[in-house]
Amino acid sequence: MEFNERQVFAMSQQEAPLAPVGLVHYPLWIDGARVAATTDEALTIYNPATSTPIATVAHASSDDVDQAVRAARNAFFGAWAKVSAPKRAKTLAKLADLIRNNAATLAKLESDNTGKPAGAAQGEVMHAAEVFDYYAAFCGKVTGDTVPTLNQYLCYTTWEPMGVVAAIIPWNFPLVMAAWKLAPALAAGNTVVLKPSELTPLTALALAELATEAGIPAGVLNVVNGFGERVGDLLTRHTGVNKVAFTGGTETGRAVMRNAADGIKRVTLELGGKSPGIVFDDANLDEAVAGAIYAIYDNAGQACNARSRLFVQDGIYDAFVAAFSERAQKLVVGGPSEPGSQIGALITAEHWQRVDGYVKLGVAEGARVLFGGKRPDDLSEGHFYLPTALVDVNNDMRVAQEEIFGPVAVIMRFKSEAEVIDMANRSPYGLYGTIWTRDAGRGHRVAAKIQSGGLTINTPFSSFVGVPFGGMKQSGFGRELGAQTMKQYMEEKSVLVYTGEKTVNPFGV
Ligand code: TXE
Repeated sequence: MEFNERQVFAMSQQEAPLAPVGLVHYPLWIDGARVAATTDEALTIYNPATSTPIATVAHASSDDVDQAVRAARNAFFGAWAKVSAPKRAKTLAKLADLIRNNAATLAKLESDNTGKPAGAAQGEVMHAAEVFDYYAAFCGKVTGDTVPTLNQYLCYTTWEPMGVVAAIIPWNFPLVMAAWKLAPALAAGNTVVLKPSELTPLTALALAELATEAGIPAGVLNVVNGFGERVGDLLTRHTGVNKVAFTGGTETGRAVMRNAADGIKRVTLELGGKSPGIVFDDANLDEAVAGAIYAIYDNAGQACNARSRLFVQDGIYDAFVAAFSERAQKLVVGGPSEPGSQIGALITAEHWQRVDGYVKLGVAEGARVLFGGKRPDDLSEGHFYLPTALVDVNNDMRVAQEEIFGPVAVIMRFKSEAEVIDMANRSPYGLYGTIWTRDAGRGHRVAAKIQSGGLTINTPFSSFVGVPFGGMKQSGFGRELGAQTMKQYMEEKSVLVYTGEKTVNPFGV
């Protein structure tokens, strides 16, 4: 299937008479079909690079959420349970192919909806396809054990899907986050109700249509749009949901955990971060500068694993800061259509204000803006913010401790290995970290002592299919992208079979 905006538009005009004229309207996706919401409410979706509305989506009501969960439950016990594991694998691999075949359309939807550069969106679409391929290979491959511990008993374990998964995802990498959750959840045999961010629902809806084309039965994947406080809240409380897989802010993660507690739902949380980038004196300066720039400014800093706290050792500090400043200011900031754009827009005007507020707070706390700290002079539209660095920062300042989630690096100086380990670990978060050194022993030694779910040494890249990704401390728990991720969507069952000849009659009655 090829998406064609005109087709969707024609369909939507019939289904959503209240949608503002000229805007594409997207309904919900429930039980394998486009479904109008039971309310007339619609959310307007904007292009952050131009601040203009580009679409509307139906806002799910409590009844709609109910209907989606019911559809997912029916499919879990019905159509999806009947699909053999090899067939499930083929279906997910087909979905990966369809994602690739529709890459241009998906990437355009994604960059229009997030304001990110076209090339970045294209790369993310290909990564999403790869994630489906990777987990397709796990269908039917999660096997149990036989446990030879008891005489006269055959004991074995099996792994079963959990049931209905509520996948709640954020706006920074919409399609990728959907793939990280859907692929293992579906490969394990679960069904899903996906709630995209209210800001970026477009690729999730497109993905649901492609899933149907790939042969995934009706009800296996449902998409409900809406605000987190309403639709997300309903999903995390819903008695028909067995597991909540969440990516978002740490504060929201707490609310999700509290809601899930009532039903003892399984929960995995991928939350915020304030990850360190540590540059030792012996680092390759050129590589460390290039890598550190990418690690903080990619996706305009709106990444949970952004290495936003840079710790630079005394001996290399001046040279590093000079080169970092010179080279970061060469980054091309601009909208998806801007040729060569590397840094896109921030997601909303409110978020722009939040990021700018942090920079002002840093200055009030005693930091100095080394570069950036404002909107680019040549971009009057859209929510663009220049790559920014703050120096004269100490590790206790709020800008060094709180997640800014924008293109803002804070740079601090350190003397010794022990000191920087302590500084890096003084954070409520523990998601990622990067170490720049040519001393292999030091690299591994420091990696072992940093309290985070992942570390990279001499590379900014941190998310690869097959490599577990997730946090320690208040960055959450659970791992995505890895082989073990499958088990986070499954339950282990033990079966004990008595094989003895003598009757088992412990009461002797
Ligand atoms: O995220 P939210 P927001 C961090 C980042 C950012 C801050 C706030 O620091 O500035 O969080 O961003 C849904 N029950 N991250 O407000 O609210 C919501 O609709 C259930 C880091 O946009 O956490 C969306 O689908 N769900 C992060 C999803 O949660 C609820 C990525 C994430 O939104 C809900 C995003 C509720 N009560 C932000 N309230 C990362 N780890 O990459 C909201 N939601």
